[in-house]
Amino acid sequence: MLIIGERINGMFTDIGEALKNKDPKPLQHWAVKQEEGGAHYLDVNSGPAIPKEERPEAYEWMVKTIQEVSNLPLCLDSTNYDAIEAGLKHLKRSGMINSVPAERPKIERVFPMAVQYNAAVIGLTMDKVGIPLNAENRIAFAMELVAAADEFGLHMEDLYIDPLILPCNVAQDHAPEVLEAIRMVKTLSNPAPKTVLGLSNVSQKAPDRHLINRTYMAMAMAAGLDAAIVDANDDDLIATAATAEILLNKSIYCDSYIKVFKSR
Ligand code: THG
Repeated sequence: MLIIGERINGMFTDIGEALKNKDPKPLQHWAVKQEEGGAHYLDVNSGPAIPKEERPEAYEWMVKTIQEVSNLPLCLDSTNYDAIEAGLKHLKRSGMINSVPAERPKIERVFPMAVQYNAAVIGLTMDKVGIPLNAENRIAFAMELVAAADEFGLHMEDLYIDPLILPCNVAQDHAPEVLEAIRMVKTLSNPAPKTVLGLSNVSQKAPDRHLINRTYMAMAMAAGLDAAIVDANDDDLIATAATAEILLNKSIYCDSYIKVFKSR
């Protein structure tokens, strides 16, 4: 499973401050630290720290700053597509656009840009109205995103469907629906799109966050999850991902399988 490190996000105070002061150190610290923890990609999100009109410049700066210390590919996380495009222009390796909902004007902006920059796309199973409860309604949005990939010429392996997990303390009924949606995505096309979750959402404002995160991740992996935006420095979580891959027969067992998982 692809581990996308969540920590370079302006919602964390150290990153928010660093963005305001153009201080490269916290971003570079977390880029290196997440790679050591087991991240294969780094999510890059300015959060609310930067006003909208300054975001394109901020994303260019973030991308350049991170790439000074890390060769990991980047997952550009913003609802501002001018900011994403500013970041894409400076990527050394093909990255990921995070994200696009199933809304036509946004699809028409994002998919051609993804093809142009050879980037993968995270498609959200939601529209203007919001996130549906049922797996079936989530899948209806996933189908629109699959059709868009076909229409604009994005390889299906470069489309990641995110069925959007919500905090289990306030939206518990969504958790099993998201697992079912992950299973159903694999039936939408051949080859099928991939699936991704912003895992830490599931435990927001709950005690025992780590336990909730890793339990849900193992369940989602059994349902077919391909990638997750996670706390890559949660060692138990990374070990759980490595172990789930072994038990799903997705990687070959050796006694040092956790080390192997982290280093690839
Ligand atoms: N899907 C996609 N992208 C996403 C999400 C998603 N990007 C953002 C988010 N969700 C995933 N990343 C995070 C990052 C941090 C937290 C949750 C998800 C988190 N932060 C602490 C909190 O809110 O309690 C912040 C703590 C602090 O401020 O120090 O939990 O679903 N495609």
